[in-house]
Amino acid sequence: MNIDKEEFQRQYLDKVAKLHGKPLEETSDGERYQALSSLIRDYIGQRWLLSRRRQRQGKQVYYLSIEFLLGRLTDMYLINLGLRDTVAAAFFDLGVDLAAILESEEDPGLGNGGLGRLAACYLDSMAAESLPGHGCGLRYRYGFFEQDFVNGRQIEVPDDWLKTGFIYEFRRSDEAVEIRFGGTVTPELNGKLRYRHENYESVLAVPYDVPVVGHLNDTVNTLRLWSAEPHRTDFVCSATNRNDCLKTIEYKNDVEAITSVLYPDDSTRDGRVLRLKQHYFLTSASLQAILADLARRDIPLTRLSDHVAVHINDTHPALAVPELMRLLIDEHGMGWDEAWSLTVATISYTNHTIMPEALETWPVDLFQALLPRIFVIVNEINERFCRELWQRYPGDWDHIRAMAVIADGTIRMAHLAIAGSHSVNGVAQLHTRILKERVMSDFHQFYPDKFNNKTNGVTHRRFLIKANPQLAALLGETVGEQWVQYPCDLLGLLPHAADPAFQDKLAAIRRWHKSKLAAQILDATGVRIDPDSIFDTHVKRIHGYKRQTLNAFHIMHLYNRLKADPGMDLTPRTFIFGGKAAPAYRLAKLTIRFINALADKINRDKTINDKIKVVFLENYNVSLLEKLLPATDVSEQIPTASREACGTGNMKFIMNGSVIIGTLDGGNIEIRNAVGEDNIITFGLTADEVLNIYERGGYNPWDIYCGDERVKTVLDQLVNGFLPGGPDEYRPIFDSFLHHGDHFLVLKDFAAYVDAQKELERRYRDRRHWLSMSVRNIAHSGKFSGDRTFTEYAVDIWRLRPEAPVRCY
Ligand code: DL6
Repeated sequence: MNIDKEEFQRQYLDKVAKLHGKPLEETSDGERYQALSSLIRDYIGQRWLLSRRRQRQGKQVYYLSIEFLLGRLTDMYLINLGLRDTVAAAFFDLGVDLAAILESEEDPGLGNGGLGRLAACYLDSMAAESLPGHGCGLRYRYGFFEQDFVNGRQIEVPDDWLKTGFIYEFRRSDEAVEIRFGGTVTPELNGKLRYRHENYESVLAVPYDVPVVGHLNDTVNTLRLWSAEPHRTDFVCSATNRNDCLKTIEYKNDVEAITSVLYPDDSTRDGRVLRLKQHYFLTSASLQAILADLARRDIPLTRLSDHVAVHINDTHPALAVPELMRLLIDEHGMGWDEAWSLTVATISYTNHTIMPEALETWPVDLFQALLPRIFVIVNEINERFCRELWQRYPGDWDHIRAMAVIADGTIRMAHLAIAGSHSVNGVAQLHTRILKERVMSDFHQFYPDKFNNKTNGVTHRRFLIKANPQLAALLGETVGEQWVQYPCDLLGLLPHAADPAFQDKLAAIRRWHKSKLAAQILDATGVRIDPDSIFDTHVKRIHGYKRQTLNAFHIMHLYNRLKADPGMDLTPRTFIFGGKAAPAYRLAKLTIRFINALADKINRDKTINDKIKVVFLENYNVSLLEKLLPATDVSEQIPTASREACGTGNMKFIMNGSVIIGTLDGGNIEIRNAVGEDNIITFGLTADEVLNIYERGGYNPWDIYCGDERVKTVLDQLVNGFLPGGPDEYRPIFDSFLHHGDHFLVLKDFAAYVDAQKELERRYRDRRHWLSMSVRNIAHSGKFSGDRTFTEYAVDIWRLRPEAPVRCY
């Protein structure tokens, strides 16, 4: 966007006056933020309108996802509009601290982890590539909870992110649609499998659109977030009948609950019903809007798949399959076979996990009561699918039952998604191989052409240009500015990997960020950390398979060594943790308490001369990650091999020059192949070794406890009063390893991890060597840009033609 500094200042001061009625000097950071964001909203509005007009004819992609973990938007809008430098200079002249203003923005937490952040990355990439790709999600009244620590324990606080309004959303009441729950269905006798649906509860889905601005181009796509609202209720409450009024209030509360929170607690039946309601609400509203748009564009429904691609992000939106069938058959009079071929040709599905507990199923009774018409369709899909299976495997009931969509009283959403889409992809080569060979091998044999791999990628605009502008500038000076559009141009850094002058510039940038982070950590936690120590960061959701405990056990072991030998030659290290535990996941919450207790013990111990420090940062979110990325030397990516489908944190860290210590899992393997095994430190069991152990029913952890003194000491320290909190506090962790089988093979990998950590330290001591590793990681990170991944989705799955496809070696 073309606007000079003086003009921007004039417009900004004008906005401040109009919004707040006082001079700039008297405004708070919050008020300054409001004026800035309001001005940006004005800039975007006009571009959005033009972009929508231009896009009318082309094929549209709709990415349906229960999560969109957006992160703050203002700075990204400025970067993508090409205004960041102008605005920074304008504020500098006005004596205003832009960074402080940007900190006033809420961080919309409409997701909890990798899947949701990936969805947000792809929105950014689609707009950057000028392709008409839009997100469809839910406008949760409360985002993923905020995490506070009280005595080291996680406390969940509601994330009231809408309390002062969300400036970048545009409510579109005129495009609201009706969603129907419950009721009865009766067949219409016309031989077309159409049904009449009556006595249902009707809910309004109201869209709120958020603009997604392309990087330095004219494209503005849309993220549409649906909010559940009751139909008008005031007239019922004004009647004299008190019961009607109470019922109305109950109805209003029930409806608003649908988009109240992300992932309602599913330990009760009511909670499960609410989740299923969310899934249907998202898919039905989105598909109704998609078909309405098709009609507005005068495109006949029979051409649906030529003009629309619907992508389902994991199985939460898998109801798109039967819902599209319902709309085509019941609302548009299409016959089953035509509707089915259009549905399959339109829908594609990404699987993000092989963890059995995340492969969704629904009890038939619950499903049928809430979605009676959809159940009839799923049943019909199942019957037809089983007939096809019978043709292929006559008489093999076990095989058919294993693949059926409905079996043993449950509906299997992954099976529905596979049967009802033309493409099924995993998110890393290993993950896709495991899907094909193990978890979904029956389906792969049956539909070999549907399965494909799309290794994840992340947006370098947020995680490098926004998070680390100094490094981005250095990269531009070194390889040319076009790396931003073609991130694989970063390979041009390779000749500089061993160049001391380049390395020193990189090191100076990292040191600056480390100092800044150290000051922020002191402020937030009271813990003083040494910016010259190794910053070793482990941030992600807290989960058994992500193995924060393995990291913590190594820290305990290091501490034990230091206590035994205080003069030990050890490069000072700061271990930084961050991550939220699901509220109902007790062991994960206890892991947080454990690491906080360990941090407390180590940080208070004066006898170890500050050689190690441990901090667990509260409320890990996208904004915090952006602060950690440029300051991190070592990135911990240590899941049990085979369990992490891909991981995306690994990619965000290498873009910033961190070196990974990691297992041979998911994306780590492809990162190792790209950067070379000398530039990453890998260790531990391979995925096949892990899967073989699982197939044998596990292993005996007592063998390791009894055979490795280091392991025994560390585990005993969990239950012998070594840690603040008492000997029984951490017993469930101890038990999970020794009495419940060490399911995630932490003890099995412990020795290899300790060796890898030694190797890491050895390499870090050779500063030049370490910096050359760091440069090589940045150089190869272009391959892990979301633009490359998205180009693959666009071409291979959605059959779109990007203008400037990003392909890497
Ligand atoms: O594909 C994005 C991301 C992967 O990088 C992670 O490895 C994987 O754990 C995550 N999966 C989920 C699954 N949630 N559900 N269902 O978040 O996806």
